[in-house]
Amino acid sequence: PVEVVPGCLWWPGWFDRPAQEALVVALRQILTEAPLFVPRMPRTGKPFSVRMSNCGSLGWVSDETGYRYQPFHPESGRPWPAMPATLTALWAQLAPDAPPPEACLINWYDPAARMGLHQDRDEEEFGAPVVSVSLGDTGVFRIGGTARTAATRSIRLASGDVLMLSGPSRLAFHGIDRIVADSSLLKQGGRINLTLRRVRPA
Ligand code: MD3
Ligand code: FE
Repeated sequence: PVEVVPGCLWWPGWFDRPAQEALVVALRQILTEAPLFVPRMPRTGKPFSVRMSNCGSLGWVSDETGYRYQPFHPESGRPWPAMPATLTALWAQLAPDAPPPEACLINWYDPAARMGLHQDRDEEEFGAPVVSVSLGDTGVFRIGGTARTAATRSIRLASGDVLMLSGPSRLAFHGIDRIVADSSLLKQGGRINLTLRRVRPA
């Protein structure tokens, strides 16, 4: 792998095209059971440009009352669908010493969507890594340090790429500056990012 910043490992092309297609088939089924929702900023209620859903025992949600992990869909109240075996196997291979992932956040980017620079701090366990899988159009990903003002590096996350964040990068500021429409994986275009997470200490 390529070390982008300390603790941030990048495997370009981890999943080949047939494996990417199989993941999209599994995700389409998950999204029929747990449809994409529009998260909203705490307090202001401003909508995110990214739509989201989750699979696994816990899912990340955001609304006027705050950010949190919960075991059910915010609109249907139904439990999240199970995580595909491909993803639990990826986690077991990359993080054999970590307890199993509880949450898989599904981020869906339309061509104009972006995600501002932020830290992921809603988990109660920062010792475990976060593992991310990118599918569809390329995302211009930026990551810096644990201070918002630290220098940043940018990489292009393409379909099939895997990224693992651990150690010093786990609390690094990061975001998606823009989407590059360059992939034929999703017929209507767009980008999917999956993040596997351990939320609670084992
Ligand atoms: C660095 N997602 O869901 S994935 C997020 O492409 C998120 O959708 C982006 O940031 C996306 O919170 C980036 C790569 C990633 C995921 C989690 C991280 C980078 C990270 C957690 C800590 C530090
Ligand atoms: Fe994040």
